[in-house]
Amino acid sequence: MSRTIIVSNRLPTKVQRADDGLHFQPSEGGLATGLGSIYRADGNVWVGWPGLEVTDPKEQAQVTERLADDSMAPVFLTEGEIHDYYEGFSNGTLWPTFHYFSELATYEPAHWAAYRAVNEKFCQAVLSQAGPDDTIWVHDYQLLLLPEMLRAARPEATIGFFLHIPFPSYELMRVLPWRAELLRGMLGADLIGFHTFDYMHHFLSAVGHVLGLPTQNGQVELPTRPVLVDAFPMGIDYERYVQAAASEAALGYERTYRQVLRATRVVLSVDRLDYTKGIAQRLRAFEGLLQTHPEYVGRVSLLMVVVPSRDQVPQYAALKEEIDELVGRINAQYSTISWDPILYFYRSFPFEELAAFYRMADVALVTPVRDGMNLVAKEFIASKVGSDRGVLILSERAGAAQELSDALLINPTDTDQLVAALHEALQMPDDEQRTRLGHMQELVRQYDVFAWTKLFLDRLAYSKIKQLTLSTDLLDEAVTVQLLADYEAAERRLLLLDYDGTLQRFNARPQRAQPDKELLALLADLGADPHNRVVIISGRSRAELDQWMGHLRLDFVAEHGVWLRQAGEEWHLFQEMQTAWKREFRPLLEQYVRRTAGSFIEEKEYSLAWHYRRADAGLGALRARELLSHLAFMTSNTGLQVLEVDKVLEIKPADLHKGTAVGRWLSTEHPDFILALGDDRTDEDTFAALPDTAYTVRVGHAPRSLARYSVPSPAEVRRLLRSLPAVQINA
Ligand code: GDG
Repeated sequence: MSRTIIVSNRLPTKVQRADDGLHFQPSEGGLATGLGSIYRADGNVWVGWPGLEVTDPKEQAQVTERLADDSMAPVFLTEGEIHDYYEGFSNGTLWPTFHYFSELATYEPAHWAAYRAVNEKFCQAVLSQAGPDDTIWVHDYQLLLLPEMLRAARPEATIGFFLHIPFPSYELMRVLPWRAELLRGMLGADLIGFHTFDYMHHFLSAVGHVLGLPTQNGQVELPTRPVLVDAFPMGIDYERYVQAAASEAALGYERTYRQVLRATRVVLSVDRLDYTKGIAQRLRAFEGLLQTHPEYVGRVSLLMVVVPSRDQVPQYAALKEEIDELVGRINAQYSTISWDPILYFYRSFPFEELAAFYRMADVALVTPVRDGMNLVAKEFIASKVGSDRGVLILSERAGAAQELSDALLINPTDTDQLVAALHEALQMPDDEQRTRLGHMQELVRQYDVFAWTKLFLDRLAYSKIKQLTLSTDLLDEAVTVQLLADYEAAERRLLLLDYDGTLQRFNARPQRAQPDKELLALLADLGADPHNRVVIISGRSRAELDQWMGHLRLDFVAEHGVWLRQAGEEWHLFQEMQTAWKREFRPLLEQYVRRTAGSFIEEKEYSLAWHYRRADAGLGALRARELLSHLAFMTSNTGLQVLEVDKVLEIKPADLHKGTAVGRWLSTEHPDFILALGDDRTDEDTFAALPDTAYTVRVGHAPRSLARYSVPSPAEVRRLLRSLPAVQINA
């Protein structure tokens, strides 16, 4: 039976050391709740760091045993690893970069090395748990490299990845020295999830820019498989907050606090100490409210909970100091004997007490400058069920703003707007509060954390099924054995080999993709076998093919079928063709070259091609779409066709393609073994022209290919060709 394995940096249990030994306390985080029913189910497991250093092997065994009882498996980290991987690379490099605080990021090669090593450690821990068919769901920015590491070890596994923090614009990503490795790491997954459409869009754009991979309709096309990318806004355990806010415990806390606060209205803010949370801006806005609206003095307080976090790190310590100072200054100026403007707590509260705060608050002030989602906003909404009153002020730069459009959305750096929003919230009529809350409650209830978990896992399963049904079968060992046997038994073999992307890897400069020594030797051997007819079928010009391979005993098809040449003979045209059209189209292509730096025209005898591989990825794709629609119009009823192949648009006569050219060999050679290899759209014409018995092999992943089999890359093509039984001299 296939199992599900959850992986995150921290386990959903806090292990703490006390005088009387180790203490295990389940954590109350939203993720732990949402995934509770998954990882606790039969055979499933959650892999992660238990949150403290355990070096003594006996103690490690004790922790492992205890956690296993609750379906968890620990990854033990040393103090050095915690420093370099967690505090260093995760929180000192990735966290600031992904939250648009690049200026705070550090770029330490030693931290990067530790990050890789710890991801590898997690990989080993997962592999010791996972079978080949298991589903693995990796969480968050500490483990960006893990999906690729797992994929290398378990090619067939179903791997999902979810990022809980924002994914920044490509401009931020490109600052990172390790951007390509990080993106490739994530692409090991079958499904990559983000909180919002914007993050997903930024990721796809980074993949296009940094890795040059094609992305389309929320999908990244890898040579071996597609990777699905989608938005899954995370929810909360709605019912838990509804019940907690109405619980006896919460009511008790509320009664106690009300005795002290009397009629003071409460504006609430809750967050972890972090420079992304906009805490100082919020304090200034509250001060602004008291200045511009003195009627609130003595009547409204800001209840501010800041949960201690990372305060050993200098940036965080400085932030803490700034907050302490601001709170001190504002309170010193405005406090009275019976009222403080700011009730500031630098600590965390038990769950029921937090629920009481949510319940009591007239306004929730959630103003991060960047936040992946922000669950506090949703928890406040859920806690208001039954009370009908409460206004949410929410930063437009929190992921939650994409869903909670009935909140008062603000730009956290616009203090005037924040002050105005606070005033509006405190004055909002009851029926408007009720309406807005009602809409948001419905949404938060429906898209809760259980729905989120189910949606992600269903989508992950779907992505795998889609891959399997759309992709051609991999040319595996069993098929290869059969292929080799058929090859050996055959008298008249026809080998149809595409060049670029099949025999040779792509090069940004097409002229530089000439055959290397190894390839020339391989082709020479294949051509020398008297039972073989080896045809190089390419889109390239005959001059290039001649120059590179003309001396070998090979047949050639050049310019996608325009020119043919049999070994030892001259080139001849497949049929007579017009070229007058080139004069008409060339100026248009030249215009696109002028408008698109890095692009260029390749003129062949019977076709014109516009290459944009070296242009900026985004601009190139945009111009290509523009040119394509222009050409579609110009070529209608002309007998010309536009081919769109891997960053090239080529205009050529419509009735000529690789398939028609191949027909010549089929009719004259009557082969009893056919092997055809190709990597793009133009090779599909070859595959289509061949009988069902032919071994047709597509290089790279391609949904809906006509080929019977696929291999991942030119390297495997060469391996296959090398394994063909050697030339039978004297045969
Ligand atoms: C990431 C992303 C994304 C806070 N104070 C107390 C307390 N809390 C609880 C809240 C809430 C949680 O902590 C904070 O949730 P956030 O969503 O604000 O942020 P993180 O979980 O730190 O981080 C974030 C999230 O992942 C999920 O994907 O939303 O954007 O940064 O649940 O209630 N809980 C208790 N006492 C407190 O004093 N008991």
